[in-house]
Parts: sequence; structure tokens; C-alpha cells
Amino acid sequence: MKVQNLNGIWQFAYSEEKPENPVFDSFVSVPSCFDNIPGRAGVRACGCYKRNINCSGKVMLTVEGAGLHYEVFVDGRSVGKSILAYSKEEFFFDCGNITEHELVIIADNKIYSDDLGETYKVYYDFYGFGGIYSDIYLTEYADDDIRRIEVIPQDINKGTALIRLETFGANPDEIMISFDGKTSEKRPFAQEFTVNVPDFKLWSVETPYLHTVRINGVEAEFGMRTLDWSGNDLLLNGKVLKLVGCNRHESHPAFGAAVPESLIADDLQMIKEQGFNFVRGSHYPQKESLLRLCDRMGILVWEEALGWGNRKEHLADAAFGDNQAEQCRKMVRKSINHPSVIIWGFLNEAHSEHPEAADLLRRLYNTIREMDPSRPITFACNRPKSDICMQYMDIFAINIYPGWYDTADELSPRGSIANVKKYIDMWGEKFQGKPLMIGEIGSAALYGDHSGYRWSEEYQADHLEEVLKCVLNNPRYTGVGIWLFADAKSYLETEYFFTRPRGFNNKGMLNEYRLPKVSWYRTREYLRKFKESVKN
Ligand code: ADA
Repeated sequence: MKVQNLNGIWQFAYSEEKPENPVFDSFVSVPSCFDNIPGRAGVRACGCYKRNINCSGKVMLTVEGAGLHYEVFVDGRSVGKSILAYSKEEFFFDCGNITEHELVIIADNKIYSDDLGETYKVYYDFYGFGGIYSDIYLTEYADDDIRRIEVIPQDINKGTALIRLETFGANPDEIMISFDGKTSEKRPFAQEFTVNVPDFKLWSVETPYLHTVRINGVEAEFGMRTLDWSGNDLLLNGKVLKLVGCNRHESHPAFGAAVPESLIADDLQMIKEQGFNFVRGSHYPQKESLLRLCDRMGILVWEEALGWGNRKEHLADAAFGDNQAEQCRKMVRKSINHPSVIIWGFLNEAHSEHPEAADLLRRLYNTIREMDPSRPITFACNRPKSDICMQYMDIFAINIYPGWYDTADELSPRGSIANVKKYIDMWGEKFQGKPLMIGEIGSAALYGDHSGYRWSEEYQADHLEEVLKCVLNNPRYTGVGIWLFADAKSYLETEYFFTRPRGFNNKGMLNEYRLPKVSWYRTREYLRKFKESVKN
């Protein structure tokens, strides 16, 4: 088996409509977004990518994330399409004995609103970028090569783990297996077996210890840790978790959704230094590089499939449901070994008052549960009063915005921060019997506005300090995800942009360039003091 990274310089053709014969008259570096430079920003168009590849025999091409739709051609022949933005996709083709081939990928960022099955909708509150925005590589393989290794920790006292193996089509008779680079052992091939991990150490937030298993030359990292969620609490290795963190979008003015690993690492380092232990990857599957870093840094992750505020007609649509289920399967396949991922999610803020929502949410729950028995599953609900779906989830997760989106009679000229405690306490009493999380809570602040009114940095700082105070002092809550880590590009089209000054969701504690607003310092200071007070 041979793996080649295809990141780097590709030939490029840009056109408003899908071209019959693209004219490759420029260059891009992959990963990148083609709609992130002046002139193309916000234009719904097409980007064509071309490069030569050197490979023969059976080949799998892996695209770790691209959008919004794309088709892959090898030597002029289509080898597959994807309509699942942000999902990790694999394409298979046979290159025979010839070693030089042409690879072309034609991507578009168009929104086909008439197509109910589409996973990205025009009403999503984050910009739907176009291009190949994550890593891309190819694997030359033989049928009996190991394609995937799945490791599910079983008993953290004995150090046992379940291993599931998948080949490219034919099973070898035997495998050579080793842990952490130590002595290999030969054993007969089986699709599933239990192992004792030698000299195992637990993975936790404080000591994020990783093990490596190597089987027939293929490696997988994993962490020995367990999750339990019976009763009101979520437990990691038997200890009650209190998740304090933020939501984060894969978005930056210089890169769009193609945020490089260096910036992801800096973002996570800031999150860690802030005193947070949790990040919600809103609202789509996360990059491998982010999860690898979280595994090492001990940051806990809620990963979710692409969805946002989906409406009844979409929830009821058969193709939409199939695409959702497919993305969930792909997400779990991609991330199941990452110890940092502790919650699976989907369909953020679906219109969950409808029976159609209940049908789909239950289907997605079952799809994930069949693949992974070891993690709790949820979706973030923004309508806890009318919802009929949260009962099917392992965690009650609510997105609430007291102190920001209040009703008219709750407003006062300086804002309504008093509502924060009122609603946090009220929902805390109502939801019992399962862990309860605030998936999102926050307020907007325009960087540089120091007026003290709503939209100012000071109002946001006061608001978020109150949020932390209420959640940390209320034992009913398993956690909170502040909305939002950094300002992120949002609506450019439709009337929604009226509520998003500059075309951004401005609820970041940092602006889009990661410059701190007052709330960033205030929440850090509050957390530091709170932790000290608990210690003493
Ligand atoms: C929702 C949604 C977020 C964002 C937020 C807001 O809760 O899940 O993506 O749109 O509201 O800023 O209003």
C-alpha cells in the first residue's frame, strides 16, 4: 500500500457556470476555497482543479472535505461525485499498468434551493464555501490491505479494547499486530476481536495519553477512556464531567473554510489557555487535523453532521434524510477512534416540533448507535417549549439566547442580562433524568464598539460572565458551549443578512482575525477565579 499526499499546487479554471472544456489558465494551492478572494467572494460559481498523478493498479482517492458539490475525473472519466460538503469522501478507480494520469475535480458552491435533498441550505447562518478545503491524498492498494482499523475501548480497568478491521475486499489469512511500536504478534485475521492493550494508560483531559496499534503496516491512534451517561450526568472514566467551552466555525477571512493546521493549532491553544475543556464543532464534520490536536491537547469535542435550522419540508424529504444518514455514517467512520470526540450530533436546531423531525432524528440516532455504542448522541434544540424529539436523545441539549434574543416585553434599553439566570434555572429544573447541556448561548459584539449598549464588547462581556456564573454554579448542567469562539462569515444572500452586520455572525469572543474582545479576557478571568474558589 502506498499513500501520496496531493496537497499543493494544482492548475485551476474559474467560471460562473460548469464549463464543458475548462481552460486551466491559472493556479491554486490545495486546500483552499475558490470564493475567498475579492471579485469571487460571495459569487456562486465553479472551480476546476487539475494535476497529474503517478499511480497504477487499484487506487482510492480521499478528499477530506470539499464543497458544496464536486465530481472527480480520472483521465477524462468520471469516478464519482459528492454532494456532502465537509464530509470525508473516498473514490475508487483502477489505473491499470499505466503510471501517468490526469486528475480533474470540478467543484461548485451553488445553492440549488429547489432540490429539497441538498445538505447545505441558503438559510444556514454560515457561509457555504466552495473548493477543496481539506487534505487530499491517494492510496494504491491490494485487495487484502487493511483499509480501516477501528478501536473501541471496552474495559478501562482491564485495558481491553474491541478492534474491528476492514480490508479493501479480500481478507488476509493472518495479521501482524503491535502496540506502541513494540513487539509484533501474529494472529489469524478476524473482522472483530478483543485485545488487551499492553501497558495501557488512561486518556483524560489532564493526561491525554494516546496508544498506537499497527496492523499489517497500517496504524491507528486511540485513547483508552470510557463514557457513561445514565442519570443526570455525563461521566468520563467514571468521573462527572463539567464541559465549559465554545462553539467554533472553520472559517477565517484569509482562508475561508480551508483553515490551515497551524491556525487550527493556535485556535485550540487559545481555547486551552482560556481554561476551556470543550469545543463544539459547529455545524459540520471536523477536520482530521483538528481532532488529532484535540486528542493530544485533551480538549473534548462535540462533532456533528452538516445541518442548520432545517425545516419541515426538508426533514420530510426522502433524499434529504438519506443524505443526512450518509453524512452521519461517514462522520462516525472518520472519527470513531478519536478519544477527544465525546458527543455525536446532527441537525442543529431542526424544526423539532414536527413529527417529520422526530422520524428523521430517530433514524439518525439509530444510524449512529448501530455503528458506535460508546458515545452519547444528541442534537441542539432551540425550541425546548415545542420540541417533541429531545426525548429520543442521550443528552438534552438546548440552544438558548436569554439576554440577546429576548421577547419584546423582556427588553430594556441597556439589555436584559437578568434573563440569563431566569432561563438557565428554569430549563435546568424542567429537564431531568439525562445530562443537560447548553449547546449555545451568547450575544453579538462588534469589535471596537465600547458604548456599553447591546452590540458592544462590554455588553457581551457582562453577558457571558453572567452565563458562566449561572452554569458553573448550577449542578444540573453538564456543560455549556458559548456561541461563539471567533466571528465567522455568514449570510451574504437573502434577507437574513440584515441581522448580520458586515456579513458576519458577530457573536465571537474574538473577531474573525482572532483579536480578543473584552469578553475573551473577562470569561478567562471569571473561570480562573471560579476554579480557584472551588479548590479552596
Ligand atoms: C443559532 C445557531 C447558530 C447561530 C446562532 C445565532 O443558535 O445554531 O448557528 O446562528 O443561532 O447567532 O443566532
